[in-house]
Amino acid sequence: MGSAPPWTAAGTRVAFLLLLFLLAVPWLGGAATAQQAAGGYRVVSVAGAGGLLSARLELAGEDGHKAELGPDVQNLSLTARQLDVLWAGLETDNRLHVRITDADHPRWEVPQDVIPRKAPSDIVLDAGTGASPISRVLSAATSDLTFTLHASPFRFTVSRRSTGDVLFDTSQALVFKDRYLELTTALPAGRASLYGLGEHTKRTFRLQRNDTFTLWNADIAASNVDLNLYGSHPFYLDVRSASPGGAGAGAGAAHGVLLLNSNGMDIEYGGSYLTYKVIGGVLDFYFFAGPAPLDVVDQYTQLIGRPTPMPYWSFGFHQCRYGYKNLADLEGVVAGYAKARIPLEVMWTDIDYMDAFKDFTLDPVNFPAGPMRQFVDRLHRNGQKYVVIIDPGINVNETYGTYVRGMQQDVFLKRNGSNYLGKVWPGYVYFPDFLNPRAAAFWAREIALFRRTLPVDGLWIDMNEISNFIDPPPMNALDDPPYRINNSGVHRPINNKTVPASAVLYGGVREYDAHNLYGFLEARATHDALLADTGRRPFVLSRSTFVGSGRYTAHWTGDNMATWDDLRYSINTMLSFGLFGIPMVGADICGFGGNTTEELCSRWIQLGAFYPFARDHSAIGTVRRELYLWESVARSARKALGLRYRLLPYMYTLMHEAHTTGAPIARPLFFCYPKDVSTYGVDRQFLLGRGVLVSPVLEPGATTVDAYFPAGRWFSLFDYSLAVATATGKRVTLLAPADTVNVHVAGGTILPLQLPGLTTSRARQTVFHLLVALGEDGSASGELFLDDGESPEMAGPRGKWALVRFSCATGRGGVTVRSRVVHNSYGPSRKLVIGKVVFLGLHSPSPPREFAVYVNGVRTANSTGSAQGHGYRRSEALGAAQVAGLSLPVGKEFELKVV
Ligand code: MIG
Repeated sequence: MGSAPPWTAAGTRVAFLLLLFLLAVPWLGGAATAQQAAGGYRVVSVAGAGGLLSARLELAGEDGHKAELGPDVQNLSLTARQLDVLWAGLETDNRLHVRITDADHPRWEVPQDVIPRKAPSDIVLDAGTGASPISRVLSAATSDLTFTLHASPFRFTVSRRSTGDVLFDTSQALVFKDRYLELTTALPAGRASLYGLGEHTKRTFRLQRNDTFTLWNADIAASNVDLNLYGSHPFYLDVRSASPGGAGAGAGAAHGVLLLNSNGMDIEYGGSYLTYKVIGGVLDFYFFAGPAPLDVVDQYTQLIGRPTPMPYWSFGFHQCRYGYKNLADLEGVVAGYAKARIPLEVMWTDIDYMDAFKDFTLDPVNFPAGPMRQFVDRLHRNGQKYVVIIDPGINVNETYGTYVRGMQQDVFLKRNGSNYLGKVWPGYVYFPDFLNPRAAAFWAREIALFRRTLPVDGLWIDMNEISNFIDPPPMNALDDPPYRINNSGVHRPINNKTVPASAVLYGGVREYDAHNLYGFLEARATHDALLADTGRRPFVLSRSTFVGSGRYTAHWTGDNMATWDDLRYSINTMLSFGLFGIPMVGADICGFGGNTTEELCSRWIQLGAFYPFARDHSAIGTVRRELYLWESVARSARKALGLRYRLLPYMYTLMHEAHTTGAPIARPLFFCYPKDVSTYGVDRQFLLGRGVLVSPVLEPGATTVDAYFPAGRWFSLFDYSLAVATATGKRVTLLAPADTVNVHVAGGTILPLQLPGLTTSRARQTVFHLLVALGEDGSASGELFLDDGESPEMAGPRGKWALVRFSCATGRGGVTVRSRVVHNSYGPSRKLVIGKVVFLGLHSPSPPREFAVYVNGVRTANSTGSAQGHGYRRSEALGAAQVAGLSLPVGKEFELKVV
């Protein structure tokens, strides 16, 4: 087995890392041999240094494996890296990077400026290291992930060191051709639950076996289940229901796997295996160790970028429709909301406002510039916002300024040497090539120019898959590669209804490779343009997304239908985008296509009020569905949105958590209860943060809802009653009358609340409340993040912001709530006070003889009255108490004790 390993303990990190390179016993690689199909590769040499292992692979045996898909690449290089420099410049030991590419020819990879990462610095191998088959283990004392390279035939495994669980195991022969890569991992079918691999509309949130997940961005309506849709996210999270040997033991360890690749692909999930079939690029895998689900998204968004902060106002309610006729129509809708006293934060307009569907123009008859400007000014004076749509295609039209400037600056993507001519709403169009810095500058200037006419508050970017109304015929081999991914569910050519794969972008990049990046690039250009023009926090809503899009944009789930199925499936897509680092997500409330019904719309706003992004939208020619149009829907809306607006401080604090740790705003139950395997399949309910559980009605005619409650105490957020207390988790049938959605707070949670208002700015002026829902042990905790809601940075080093943590403990002397000011450069100048503290779940075996409140040690109120106007009311029956009339500055630490 040769000489001592040549690698040295190089690098500065090694000082605190114990790196182990073990020469594996020869039979380590042997176990897999039986499962190996013919073909594949063998390891011919290995080297390593620091946290890096590098190997050279050679085609084993005859070329001809899947010969119809082209010749095999002869030599591959593999690098495995335990540690990686983060895009932000820090280091992590929770990530393993494995990259396999052609050793002799450069190949397309996701550009560094899309996902900034450590450049692959392959170790140059000494050709003389010999061809003896050698297996290697790469592990570091500080990492829970172990990489094992098996030499002949080549195979690698990734294991969790602490449990011995094998997380990834390339059990089948690797195939590596120019336009076809195939890699399979074995999975323990009974123990693995997978989530992610989008964008698709799925019937369940947990991935079902015997399904193929096709990733190729396409303008396919979201109402189509199981088809490739608008975005591509080759990332999954896998939570294991038990450790290898133990029945039930060790449940809840999660890890994540990203294939960082922008090419089209099919991913086949068979329960006991997952196979990637990719039509280009390289095999660039990242493994995220977890083990908590929240750790996985934290580690994942460290690599791909944290979700961009959304402005506070974007957490208000949005109203849109495709088919608003004119300005009077818009005004009528705004007035309709005001009259019905339903919150309306943002009015939207679809392509109807444009002059012949040309971006950055206004229809002079129906949406004339002067009156439109006055309309937007009025919205602004009323604390409301205005957002419009733009599409990427620029109409080819010599009388159109945007087009003329685009031509002068030569910003459009090309095919065969000239601008590629597509067709969308305005007719013939050219598409800006957002890989070209000139195109981003052009876009920014057009946006700035338009905003001088109409100061819109955000932009909605649609059709950016790119959608094309014509089917470009193939021109060269790229347009019809040998492996046909399952585009559109019927293996449509990849050119179907999009820009052809043979088109060429800036720097000679092939559309074939960059297709899935277009929406990402447009979102970035739009975000940067708004930031430059307004100096404020941008709001962008993009239909098409890729890995890392959350750095720039929110997302809506696209064209659903007004059906009960689509109401239900919206939860799956919302939760998936939380995993993808795009937490600001929601579906078209009341359904986009088809005619909604009163009952469906009523139930939909009850759910939609708790989407992170809450927008009512509908298609042209369908019945209108503004929430005030039916009295029952209006009642549901006032109730559900009323609660949402009270929860705004909490939701915005979740935005801060998302921005700093990648935590989704809307979370699957297993994120907070990973040891409870009953949560793994729950997708008719979800959590906001860790403390608020939403259990909507998703069926027609229902007046109850069957809900699962994980272990703990759960209090209704509407009447504060203790709804469920369970030691193990429990199914409960809840009453859900027509105007009611069930929303519960978990014991152990402190929620910061404010009063509702018709706009977020009104709600923000009200006094804070703390809702303290005590856990079984009498404790609770929570936090509150505050800033102006529109500065570009959130919690930045120069920004003004406050973060306050609350904790509550029950002792012999009573119940004490404390605040701790973690950071405060925001509060001092403002009169932000907590006026009321409500306790739920108090239990005193014998009711105290005397009630009293102490603020910072001073007795301020008792059961017979209040020295300073504090009211203290306590209901032993409810186990609830309330201290009102307080004036505790949010930015000052306090201690409040009730006995
Ligand atoms: O070809 O702008 O998904 O929300 O209303 C349809 C019109 C184009 C698709 C979007 C939808 C929007 C519609 N758009």
